[in-house]
Amino acid sequence: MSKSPLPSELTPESTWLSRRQLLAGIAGGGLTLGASWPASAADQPTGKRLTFGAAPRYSTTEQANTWEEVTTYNNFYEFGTDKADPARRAGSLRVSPWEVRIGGEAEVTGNFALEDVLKGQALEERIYRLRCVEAWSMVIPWVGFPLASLIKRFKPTSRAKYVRFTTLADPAQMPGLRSPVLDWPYVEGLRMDEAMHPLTLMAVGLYGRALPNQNGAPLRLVVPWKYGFKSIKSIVAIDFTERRPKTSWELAAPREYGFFANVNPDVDHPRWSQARERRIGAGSFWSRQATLPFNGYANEVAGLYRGMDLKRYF
Ligand SMILES: Nc1nc2c(c(=O)[nH]1)N[C@H]1C(S)=C(S)[C@@H](COP(=O)(O)O)O[C@H]1N2
Ligand SMILES: [Mo]
Repeated sequence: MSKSPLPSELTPESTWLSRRQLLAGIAGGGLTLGASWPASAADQPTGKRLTFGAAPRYSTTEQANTWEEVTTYNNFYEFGTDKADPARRAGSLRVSPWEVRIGGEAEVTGNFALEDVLKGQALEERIYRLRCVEAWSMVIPWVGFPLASLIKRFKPTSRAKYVRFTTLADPAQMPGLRSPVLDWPYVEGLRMDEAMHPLTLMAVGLYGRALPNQNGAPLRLVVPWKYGFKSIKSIVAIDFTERRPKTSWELAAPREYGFFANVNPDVDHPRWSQARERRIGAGSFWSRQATLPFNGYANEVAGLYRGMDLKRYF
């Protein structure tokens, strides 16, 4: 495969050739995309192009899901609970101007324009597996920067043991807030060592473009070794806390969703097994692959939990 029609020249494109492009290339005996297998309009990346480097050390070499899959099969309950709702309805989210409030146990706190929060952060591409607690998964080429480098800038004090993240909760922009399915705003949290881990990413884009609203524009967390619900979208506040924050899913169903939420094939959800997962877009609807401890990132992160009973701290 010599040349890809997509996407930007800034990117090591071979790393995330979508499955459809790959198949089209094979089917046509070369990359005669369009002729042999026209991608749907929805499969063309759109939005502002970003400038970034690659982070091959942190990226999986698995085939990435297509742009269409990544941007039309979403969980973002602020726009409804159906997987198709966010793509259909998140157009009402206004992502500019955007402010992030930094608070709690830190030397530097206050309201910061998004541009200010991003200033000086070098963007890189990280191709991560995302494993949803609902036992499906995707591979997504994110663009972002380590959360650690954001945190350092606000100088958390020695009392800061956890980081709490809060999503925007504006009923005028988010029709899903009318449903009491969760306690709004959506809140998530990490222990400080999890937040500082080099794999933990603040994402501002995917497929080389600014994040689509449905994927959590303009700023969302990505924690690849945890179930997808930890990767909170459209963040408006980051607070450093001494106590472990209560998260939205913990509050909604404490027996089902723990604070740690590390991907663990050995600890079932009370209502279904976590041993296997369906990779969106791959194989038949019924095909399943084994779920890996820590979603395949055990070498990097298992040490954070040494000595902890992961059945108890799920
Ligand atoms: N604010 C907010 N963040 C959220 C959610 C949500 O409903 N609201 N859903 C979570 C869940 S369950 C998953 S699996 C991922 C999905 O991210 P994606 O749609 O970009 O693939 O977002 C997470 N972040
Ligand atoms: Mo999820």
